[in-house]
Amino acid sequence: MNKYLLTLTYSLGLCVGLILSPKALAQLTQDNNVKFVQIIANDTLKFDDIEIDVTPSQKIHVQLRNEGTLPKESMGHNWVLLDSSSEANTYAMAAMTARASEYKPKALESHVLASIPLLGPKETGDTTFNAPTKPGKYPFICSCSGHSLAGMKGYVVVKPVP
Ligand SMILES: [Cu+2]
Repeated sequence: MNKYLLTLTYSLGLCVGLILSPKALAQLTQDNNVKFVQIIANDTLKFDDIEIDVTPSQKIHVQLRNEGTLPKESMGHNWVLLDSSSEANTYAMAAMTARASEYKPKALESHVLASIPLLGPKETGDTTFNAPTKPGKYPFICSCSGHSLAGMKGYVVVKPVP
């Protein structure tokens, strides 16, 4: 490769890096066999991605990034995927008094399909798991101090293969 080409390649790489958001870059670098989903949380009590569509048993890699600035103690965020819609509020209520276990009540552990621990500002956490085999809507919430009751929730939707 001559010097001109090398410079060109370098410049192009730099441009791609500048144009794509960190989220898009993270998606580009993932294994194609695994569905990669990055969810951004911040101080406004919202997840930016609230529906994740998958096929039965599909492998999913969820990455949660807390882009907020408030301290973990008052505005930390986690990601908890539960086994049924009826569990979402029950779990969130129980979690409010489970601060010692990072808002993950031990008594309801059997309802958790996957989770990402509590993150402070600018922290990132990951989990990789297989989607449930049964089609349906599986709720995910931030179980920190009632955040899901204020809107920090969404669904993993398992759609049957046509
Ligand atoms: Cu939260």
